[in-house]
Amino acid sequence: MVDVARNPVHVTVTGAAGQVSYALLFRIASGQVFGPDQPVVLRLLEIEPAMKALEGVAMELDDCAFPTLAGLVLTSNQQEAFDSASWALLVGAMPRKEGMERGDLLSANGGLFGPMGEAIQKNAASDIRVLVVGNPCNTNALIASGHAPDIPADRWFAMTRLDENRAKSQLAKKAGVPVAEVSNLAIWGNHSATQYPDAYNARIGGRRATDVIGDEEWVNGEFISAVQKRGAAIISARGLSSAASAASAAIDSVKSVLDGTPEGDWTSLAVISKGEYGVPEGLVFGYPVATKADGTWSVVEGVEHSDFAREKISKTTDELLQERDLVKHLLP
Ligand code: NAX
Repeated sequence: MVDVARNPVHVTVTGAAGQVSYALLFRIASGQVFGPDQPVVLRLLEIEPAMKALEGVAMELDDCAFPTLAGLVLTSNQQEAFDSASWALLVGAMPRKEGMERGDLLSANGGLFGPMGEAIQKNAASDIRVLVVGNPCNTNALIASGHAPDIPADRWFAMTRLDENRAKSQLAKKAGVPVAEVSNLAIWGNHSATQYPDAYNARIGGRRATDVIGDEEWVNGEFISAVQKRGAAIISARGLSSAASAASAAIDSVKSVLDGTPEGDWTSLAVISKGEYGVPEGLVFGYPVATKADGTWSVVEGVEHSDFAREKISKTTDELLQERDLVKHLLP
């Protein structure tokens, strides 16, 4: 039962009237993320033209009468949105439409994230953690964190968990086992078509996934390509980009940071690289990350890669370097 005497946790969600948020807000408000006894204040940021739609979302949140929802702030003002926030889920951005190139997205979205970083640094609570979902999420996180130098680097995450979940589901289907049996699945690099979903270090029922599947051609070809192109496949089938699965992955990401990963397992998160696995320092790079319930985490060391994997990781690293180059003017 909700403990009304407890201080509420303030959670900012940007792009709150969008389709990912529509699948996300109700789950946060219901207590699924921060627990059934923890009151939550949702601070919802939108651009002015979407404020009316946001009011509709707020009415629906009210109509759920969630005991854990202690307050709602609807605003188009960034300073107000990030005030006292312990978590900021940066979902708001322009979604990729069919035929749109990554470069177009970069220029459209890059400019939004610098001011957001500044507003977070100025207004958020001292325990702020930020998860960037809005694409291109790695480079948006790079820009936002660059504009918030006083916030420790280990508080910034970009979302690769949807790719991990997609990859786990593909492996489980191929092996004919429940998805819960798949562990240790890391997404390396960029949340884009160059990402490297690593089946070689993944486990199915504790055994090497590749031994269980026994089909190297599928692992190196169809599997990787299905995960890399899943976002595009959903756009082509639904006419809209992934929403419910993206919201679910955002919740998984936050819960992994709050609750810790099981011993011996890890989760996929893009974090600010300290140079692990030869990746240039400072890039926001997808790694296997082990988290602890006290909020600390580390990039898992000692994961071995074949030449094949190294080549894939090098390709996604190059793409992130190119993206960084393209947004140079937006970095401090
Ligand atoms: P929608 O277009 O439905 O919603 C985006 C919302 O953001 C809109 O309501 C818009 O008004 C708002 N917005 C735009 N600029 C803003 C700003 N400066 N401040 C506050 N709000 C702003 O997109 P949706 O489908 O919800 O997708 C949101 C983002 O998530 C997109 O960038 C999309 O590419 C990204 N995705 C990322 C994923 C990941 O795995 N990292 C998975 C899926 C998802 O598509």
